Amino acid sequence: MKIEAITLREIRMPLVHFFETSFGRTTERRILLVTAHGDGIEGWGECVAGEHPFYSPESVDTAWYVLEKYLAPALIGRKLEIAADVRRYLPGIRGHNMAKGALENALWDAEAQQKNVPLWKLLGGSRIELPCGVSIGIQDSPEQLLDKIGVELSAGYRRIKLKCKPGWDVAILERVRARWAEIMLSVDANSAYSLKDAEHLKCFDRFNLLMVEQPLWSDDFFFHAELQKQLRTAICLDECILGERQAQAAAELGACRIVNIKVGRVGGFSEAIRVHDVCRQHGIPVWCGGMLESGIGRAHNIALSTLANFTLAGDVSASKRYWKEDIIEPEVTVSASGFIDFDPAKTGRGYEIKKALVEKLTVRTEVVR
Ligand code: SMG
Ligand code: MG
Repeated sequence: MKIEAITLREIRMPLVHFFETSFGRTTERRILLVTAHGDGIEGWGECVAGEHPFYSPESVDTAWYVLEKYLAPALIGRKLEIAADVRRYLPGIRGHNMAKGALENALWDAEAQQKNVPLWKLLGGSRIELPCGVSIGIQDSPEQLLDKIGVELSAGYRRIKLKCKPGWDVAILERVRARWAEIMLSVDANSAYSLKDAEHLKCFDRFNLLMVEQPLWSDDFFFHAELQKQLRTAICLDECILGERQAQAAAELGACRIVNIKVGRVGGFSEAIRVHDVCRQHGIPVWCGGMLESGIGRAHNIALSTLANFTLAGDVSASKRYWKEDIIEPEVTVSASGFIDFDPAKTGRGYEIKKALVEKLTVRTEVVR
């Protein structure tokens, strides 16, 4: 594809229900979308950076800046044989993986359309039965949380993940397990604890959890390895796995037994595939994380989840959990038995973009050419 122009666009989408983690509450998403134009094709990518630099150092505004000033200009006029070549042309910018990922994924999206193949096949996927989990944020009360879990279980979700933090953990898990002793359950701390909390974290072992996600610092492997030795519950790393090298380090240190892959956090599909592969070599199962994406990011997460080592249910849940109306057609839906309704025969990302709706939601646009 010869890249003629790259459009950056920010859309605003209110969430149907607030989403709260140990670092704060989100009620409305600001989402940066990237469109790569060339050869009469439009490839779309979604930047998963948040509104604030809380989950990671990136935010919508830092990603916009890096894309507009550095990444997009470096690609204009370039001819790429395959999307995976993009890194060759990007200037040597440290970090900013989510900005890089949005751009690279737009090119994969374009490549799948151009080759008329499904994106999941282009990525090397093989699994088409995609078990679906759901992430439930911190609520205003334990009762509200129990109600929400009930709703999601009736919807069919196969794994419930609860956000936790000091003060919203053991007592909550007691209530949940008293009601549902057998469900597949995990927790995600988003780095809310330190190694001083090791004794407290050991209490989590009572609840037969599938995993505890990123209990300690967002950049740490060493202390997670210390903690993993003390816990029966598997640690899953999220925030600190920024690429293949970190995944390998975590595996070799014994810092985790499970890895959450988010394509934006690792800087795009090529690196996500490498993380997947290195985890597989170390016998570490992976699953696809979520970043409150709109349909574009969601479609890309589905495609990624078809890779062989994505054996655990991901956080890629139905559009309607987040949005009154998603920006893709059809919306992402989940079957009553908790699998993503996914049509493996569709080419490209497999979901059309509702352009008129995207236009309506847009608050700023910049075309780099
Ligand atoms: O997209 O369903 C989703 C959200 C899943 O819990 C989720 N993501 O650390 O894994 C994680 C969090 C990060 C969200 S930050 C708002
Ligand atoms: Mg997480």
